[in-house]
Amino acid sequence: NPGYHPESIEKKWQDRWEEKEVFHVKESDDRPKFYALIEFPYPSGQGLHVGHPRPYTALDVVARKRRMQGYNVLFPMGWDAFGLPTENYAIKNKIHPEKVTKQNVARFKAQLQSLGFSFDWSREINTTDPSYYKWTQWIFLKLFEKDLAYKQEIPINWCTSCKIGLSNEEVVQGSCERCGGEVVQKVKNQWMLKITEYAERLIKDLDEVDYIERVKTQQKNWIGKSEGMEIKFPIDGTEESLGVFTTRPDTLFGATYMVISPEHPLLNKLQNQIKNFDEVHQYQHEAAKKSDFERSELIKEKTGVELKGIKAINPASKEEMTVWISDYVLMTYGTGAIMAVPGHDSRDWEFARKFNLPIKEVVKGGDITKEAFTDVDQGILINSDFINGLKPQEAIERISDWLAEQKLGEKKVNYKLRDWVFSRQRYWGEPIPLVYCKDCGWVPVPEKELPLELPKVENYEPTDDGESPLANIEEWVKTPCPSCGKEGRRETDTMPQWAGSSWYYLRYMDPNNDEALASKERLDYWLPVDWYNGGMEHTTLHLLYSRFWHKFLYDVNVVPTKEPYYKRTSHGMILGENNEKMSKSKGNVINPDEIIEEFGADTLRVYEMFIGDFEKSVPWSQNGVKGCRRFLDRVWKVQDLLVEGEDFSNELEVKMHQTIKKVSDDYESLKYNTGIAALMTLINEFYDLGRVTKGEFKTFLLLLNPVAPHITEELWEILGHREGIVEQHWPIWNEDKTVDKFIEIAVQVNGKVRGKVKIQPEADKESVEKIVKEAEGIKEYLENREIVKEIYVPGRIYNIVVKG
Ligand code: ANZ
Ligand code: ZN
Repeated sequence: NPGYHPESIEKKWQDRWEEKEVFHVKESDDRPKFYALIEFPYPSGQGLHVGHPRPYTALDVVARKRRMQGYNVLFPMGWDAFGLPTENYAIKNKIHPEKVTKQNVARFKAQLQSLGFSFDWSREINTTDPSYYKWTQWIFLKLFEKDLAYKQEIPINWCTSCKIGLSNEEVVQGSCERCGGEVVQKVKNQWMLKITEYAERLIKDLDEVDYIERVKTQQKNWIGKSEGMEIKFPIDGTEESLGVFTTRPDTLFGATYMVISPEHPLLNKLQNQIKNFDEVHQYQHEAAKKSDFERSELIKEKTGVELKGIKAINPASKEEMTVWISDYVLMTYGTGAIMAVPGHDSRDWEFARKFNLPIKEVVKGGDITKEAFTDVDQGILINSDFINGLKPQEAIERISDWLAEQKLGEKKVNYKLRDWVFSRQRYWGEPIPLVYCKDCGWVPVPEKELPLELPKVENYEPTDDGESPLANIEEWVKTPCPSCGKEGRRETDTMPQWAGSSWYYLRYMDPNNDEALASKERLDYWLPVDWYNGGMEHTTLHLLYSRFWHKFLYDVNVVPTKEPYYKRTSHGMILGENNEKMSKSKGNVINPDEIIEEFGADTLRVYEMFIGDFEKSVPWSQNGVKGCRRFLDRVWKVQDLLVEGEDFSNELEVKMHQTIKKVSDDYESLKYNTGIAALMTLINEFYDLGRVTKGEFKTFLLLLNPVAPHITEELWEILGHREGIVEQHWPIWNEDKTVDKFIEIAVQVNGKVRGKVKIQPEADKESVEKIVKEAEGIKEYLENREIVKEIYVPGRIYNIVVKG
């Protein structure tokens, strides 16, 4: 036995699998299908991070196990390769982004292959291939055709350093998600996608899928459905009225003033009535500099200006109310105006305190001199005329009916979700296939001209006014209008990075189809994805976007299912040894190549599965890696303990069945760590016993194979098999044999329980007596004493009476 040398084993098996195409999958098959998916990586210049193999190995384990269980498994891989880091690198180093992408993909692919994942590489895709983005553009045109894409002047989040517009999802705590740069508001003409039209279905259909609970909750919160009323407040002495959205119409009698957002259109209409318009105008100007995020921060000091000369009337109490502008009211939510109820809303309370406005109690239950009483499930209405004495929830019903009868208000549902900003003023993205014509407006590029390929440019930097570099290529921009033939101009914005990943799981089903994004047969066969694992950070981005596109494709009869993914799980991050995020600047980045070189890919795989609870973030530990390597060394040396025999030995039979059961369950329920722990325990038992039958070892190898595929293939071959272990069947357990055949009975000495012993239920008195008298913890009580009497109650208790 020459010892375990992964470096001489791993490449051999990777090549053999690829030669034999064991992971290439075909549709026509009578086995059940299983589609396992992991989020395809962005091939960055840094290469693979040790965080990548964690989810990849996990689903590789599932895919390999399911294959052995007789499923027809699709487990594909590809590249999400458009995007800023590549473009920025290209700008800095003056290399074409296409070339950079090629280099990065080659490196990533080699790294992934060295880890032995069972991907079907024949289905590899790349979002930057024109043959791929042809279909991204095609889907966009369908959205455009159905009025779900529109161009709008909107204040957008503008990253001052990347010089691009960002979606709300890309702004993290007021800064750019990518570069950390300052984000300000800037008005730009942008393409938008109406994801808001799907808000309700994106919530409701979560009932039909098996996502882990925190993913469902985050999506629901992000979509932010809110049910309330829109109520009209007349403006005194004018024909105008001010509509507000409120979730607490029960507090209407407690509304003591009103606040409108600085961008509210009413301000211009009332210009002549507002006595301090200059001051108001100045405030508008200041507010425009802030992002929605800054404006809605709770802790910040409230600011605002009263609109002098303007009064609104409370439609319930008929009282006069002052009207203010303040930036804590956002134009992008509800109607952009609120009725302020300082007694029962915290922000209103603070504002009222600051500007000395009346605070009126209408729900009894708290102390509103100290803070707003906001609980809607407690308290009793007071000072509120016909709703006095009701609980808030009852009062909401009653006053809503009243407002509707009086035609002063109507029920309204609002969503926090915003439409998706779909433009980027950058080069390295899918060109938006539209032409602007003075006479015809926006006209789609005809389908037969797709893909509309990215033209070659000299310079990838956005222009100084923030236009895409494509805007500089006059001969590309100028093009005849596809509809009337007169001179038109191409859209020069490109799509955001989230475009290509919104439908990529469909392309794997049929990656070379040039007539459709995938054939109907293949879509019918593979959909939905059975198990999709990905990062929590994508819950409100990619996962939501792709569900939206899928639902749209369902509506236009392209896909047969309402939802793309049946099951969604998520992994935790791998942190540095000291529990911080791995980063270049902290110098704590672990390079997977080095781990593979020193310990082997199987060790890395075992380690990443053993490292801890799959769903939690965990720190890296070099000692942990070494421990996993020692485990594999021990697996290798089991060869020295082998004895003939395909059956399980008596001593190990129960343990074998228990382990098969545990490992089979754990691999399916994200408990890879405890599954591996069970295999480690079994190895210890092998060594304790000092001999292992071939049958036992083979079963062990089959169970370990999904996690450590190379070493198990090699040992399988050494055992004399000609067919690979990947072609074997997953072991099955016998439930009856998983139960321990022993029972425990208590042992009493002079009437006191002194311990317990394990016996076989049918054992006779003599054999039980032997076990009892040798048992640790009982022996001591018998030493140097005379046994007077012994009584055995079969299967229950063993009594001993001693003297002395
Ligand atoms: C009166 C009121 C009384 C409110 C009260 C709350 C408590 P959600 O649940 O998030 O939908 N609001 C409405 N539009 C707003 C805007 N454009 N900017 C800032 N705040 C706005 O919250 C709805 C509540 O947020 C609304 O109900 C309104 O304040 C405020 F005791 O109206 B409420
Ligand atoms: Zn035209």
